[in-house]
Amino acid sequence: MELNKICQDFNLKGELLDYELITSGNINLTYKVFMQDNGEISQYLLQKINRNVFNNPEKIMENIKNVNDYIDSRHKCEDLFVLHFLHSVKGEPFVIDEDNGFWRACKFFNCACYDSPSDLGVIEEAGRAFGQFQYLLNGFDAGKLFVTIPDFHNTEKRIADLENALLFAPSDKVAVAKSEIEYILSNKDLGLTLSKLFSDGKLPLRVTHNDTKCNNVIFDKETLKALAVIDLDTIMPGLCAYDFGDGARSICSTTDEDEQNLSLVSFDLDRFDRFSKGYLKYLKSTLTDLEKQILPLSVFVMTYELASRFLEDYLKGNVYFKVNNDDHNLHRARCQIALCKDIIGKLNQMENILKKYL
Ligand code: GN1
Ligand code: MG
Repeated sequence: MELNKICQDFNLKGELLDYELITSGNINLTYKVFMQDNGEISQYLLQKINRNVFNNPEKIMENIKNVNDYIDSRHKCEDLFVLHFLHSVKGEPFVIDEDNGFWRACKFFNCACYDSPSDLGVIEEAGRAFGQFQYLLNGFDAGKLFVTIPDFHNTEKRIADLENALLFAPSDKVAVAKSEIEYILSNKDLGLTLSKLFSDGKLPLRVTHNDTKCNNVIFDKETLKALAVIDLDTIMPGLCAYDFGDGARSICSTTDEDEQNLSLVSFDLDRFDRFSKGYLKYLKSTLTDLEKQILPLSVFVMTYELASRFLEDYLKGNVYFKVNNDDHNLHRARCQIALCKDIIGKLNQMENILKKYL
């Protein structure tokens, strides 16, 4: 079978005993494989990159290597280590299969990973990990990074993409999503705040992770300390607000991203307090006044942007995000819009919380 050949090409010792599909992650395909060698079992992760989303995966691997090397040279793995990928028999950090599938591999760590944690210690650690990661990359030459997805967090472009999708969308879908479409289009003023500040050159460009979902941090199962930030596929020049806003969006929400019972969806301020505390621990001293000022609003903007991306994908027939059913992206968009509405009402309280840590 295909996975067997990939394991051989990565020179994994032994025989492929078993494998599991890892279902978290909306883009790439990830397997955990169990290799048996002389009675001993070792575990690895194999990941097939979605070429529809990332059209130059070799460059992603180059970005990751450059960033990892930089972090390793600054910081000797005391409280945040970097995840290195294995090399193939050809000496490359990837394998290309016979169908041009692009694979990478790493050792599997027996660690914890959370989609929506409620433990406040875990939440503070997730914040600490993302903030420290960005802090460690201060000084890394952003010009060395290949832009894996241009305009990734350009909200203005994202809304233009939605408007474009509307021109071609089937009328029944447009009718079903009428109120969600209206919400996005009527909240552009607030939603495009970061885009405007960015195009006016008012915010510094930093090296950012750009996908600061809670499940992109791994934790020690016993101490619950964050060990590493993973999924560096979208590491690119960006705004601090992208990582803070998206992290808070994901980590402080009381539900999963596709919750259909919208009365359960809310933005939890105790979680926000601890996330902010962790996030700002290292970064606080490096932020400009305007960067600090826009942190609460950035949470709204990143939630609004993701709602729009889910909605666009629903209208286009689910061509980007992995889905479990035809309406999955619509449910995700509804959930993110419910979160947006809750966040708007809490911006003042968020600002007060942040004062403690800035
Ligand atoms: C995708 O692959 P994953 O699940 O880490 C997406 C993010 C979204 C996220 C929403 C490359 O991340 O931008 O915020 O889904 N990644 C890409 O769950 O589009
Ligand atoms: Mg991910």
